[in-house]
Amino acid sequence: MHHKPALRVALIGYSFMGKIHAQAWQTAPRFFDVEARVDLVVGRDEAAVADFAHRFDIPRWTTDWRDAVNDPDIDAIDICVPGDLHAEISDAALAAGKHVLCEKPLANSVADAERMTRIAADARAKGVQSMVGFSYRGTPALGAMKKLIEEGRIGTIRHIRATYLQDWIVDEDFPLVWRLQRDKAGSGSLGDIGAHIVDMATFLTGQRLTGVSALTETFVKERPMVASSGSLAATAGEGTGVVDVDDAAVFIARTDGGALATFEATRFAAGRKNAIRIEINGSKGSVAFDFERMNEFEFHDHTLPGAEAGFRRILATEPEHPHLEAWWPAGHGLGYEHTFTHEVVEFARAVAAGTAPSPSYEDGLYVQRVLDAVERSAAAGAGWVALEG
Ligand code: 4PW
Repeated sequence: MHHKPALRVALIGYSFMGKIHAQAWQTAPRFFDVEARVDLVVGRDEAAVADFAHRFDIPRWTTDWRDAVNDPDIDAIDICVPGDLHAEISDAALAAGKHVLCEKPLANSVADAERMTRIAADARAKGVQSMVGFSYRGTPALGAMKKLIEEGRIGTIRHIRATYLQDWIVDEDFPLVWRLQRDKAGSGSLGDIGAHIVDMATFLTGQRLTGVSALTETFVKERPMVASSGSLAATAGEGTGVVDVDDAAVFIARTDGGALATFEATRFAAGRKNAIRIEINGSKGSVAFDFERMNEFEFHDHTLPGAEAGFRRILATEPEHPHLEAWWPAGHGLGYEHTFTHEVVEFARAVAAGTAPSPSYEDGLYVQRVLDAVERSAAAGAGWVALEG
């Protein structure tokens, strides 16, 4: 059988995101029409990165990301490290002619995101592609909702109501992991999880925010230092440090399509683990989704007679639902990791076709501008901050 040459990927980072990306790259060619493999993994701790390479069947590892960027046998760089490293790695990789998949949020500042996006546009003109990892776009139920909205089934959009709720730092003694440090993460819940719902609102409706009014809060201002950490878990060590990011952000917004939108991002919603909830109300109906039930969504068709209308549950596991053609029979369901498989499939397909993958760095820059507007509004006591079109 004839195979297209495989996309040779270097993975930078081997923690939570590195793990799930490695898994996605392995799964993608087994289920989808893409040829790709991770040939090199980069991590600062030699023993840990060697162990990771072994477990994920990755032939080579290194402790310096520059080795990956300068490697002639690497075609693409997958950036899975904290936000403070995105800009430097992405700029160098694109300049070296490597395609780049970069985790979200794109950068830790608008200035960095702008420069990264300019460099990405120059690279694109030379056939070098880039994509930002808003992984939840790969959720089949959200793809199905987007299709209904595009087909006009809910009519003119009036409301977007989005919340992203987690609870892994409710305990005041949970340590000061990098996600709670401004110099590493850029912001707190806002950029880590709020970024997803800002992107999701645009992905689903095609509308962008024209201005925001926001409140942010840091409920726990000091936390123990970290002894060890992995994914979202950690153990406390000696001493304490100051939390200099938001614990929660809530904001209201207008969209360029005339809708009113509300957003809430918090890690203090006790009992909510990864509850990304979005409901959109239009003149002809509504759709609603909760990631904790990611294989389904609700649709209310307001054009039906009142007596028989009402929200109905649609199981988004049919072969005709987005990405489902490759998977299990209807009703058998997908999980968190599949959204990343779909993300790398989109990326690899676009690279193979020589087209620009989506979401683009421009999409990442837009989200970055919203995050920045939220912070400025919150600093001004919820004052209105307009976003340029
Ligand atoms: O989707 C979320 C991410 O953006 C995940 O739940 C964890 O928080 C991992 O990174 C962020």
